Amino acid sequence: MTLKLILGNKNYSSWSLRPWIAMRHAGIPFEEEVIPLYEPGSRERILRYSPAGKVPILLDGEMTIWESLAILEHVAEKFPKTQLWPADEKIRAYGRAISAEMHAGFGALRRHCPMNMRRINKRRELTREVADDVRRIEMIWTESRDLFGQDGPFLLGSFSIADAMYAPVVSRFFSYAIGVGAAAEAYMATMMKLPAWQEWEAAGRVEPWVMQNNELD
Ligand SMILES: N[C@@H](CCC(=O)N[C@@H](CS)C(=O)NCC(=O)O)C(=O)O
Repeated sequence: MTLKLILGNKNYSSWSLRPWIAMRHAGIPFEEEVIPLYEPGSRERILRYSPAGKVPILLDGEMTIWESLAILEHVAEKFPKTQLWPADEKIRAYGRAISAEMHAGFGALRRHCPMNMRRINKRRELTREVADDVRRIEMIWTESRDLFGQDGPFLLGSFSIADAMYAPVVSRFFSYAIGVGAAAEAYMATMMKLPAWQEWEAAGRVEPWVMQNNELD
């Protein structure tokens, strides 16, 4: 049964990047449909798939799964060999905690620095609330790398759902030239070098749509 991911614009849709990068990196086959957001008819197109009215959405046979973290959990369970969650219970619990923290939080950063992959390393003044979000995320990345760095270059050692959840933040830190320490910087470089990252970014670069609200000075 073919999986199908319904996504927003690759340049701007931070939530869509999460399941896409995990599935592509893990080699899970899927079809995709990009719905350009906030264009005439976009909302109706999304609502045809899910009454929640948001992307991403995963179609798996008769199942419709919405919410990026729920989609990631579903594919991790469906494809256990991909080890999108690590086998070790303690590492998995830590990964779930930092992923849930990301899913539920960091609103100040998300609002002030919306994802815009075409924006390359251009500084934006941060408010105190945004700087607090940045410091907490950097603390999470540094601690993860300290705890699990011996097992690989990702947050939990090997690539996991936690990396997918933080991928849009990597993009934001890079786009808005947000300074971080050496460990966080090395982690960002690891993520941005991934073939899946490169593929997504290249596709976003050639999209014709412009979302003015995400184009900030
Ligand atoms: N919590 C949701 C958030 C999804 C979300 O806000 N998606 C945005 C795009 S990144 C969207 O669909 N916006 C279109 C709209 O609100 O009409 C998730 O994790 O999937």
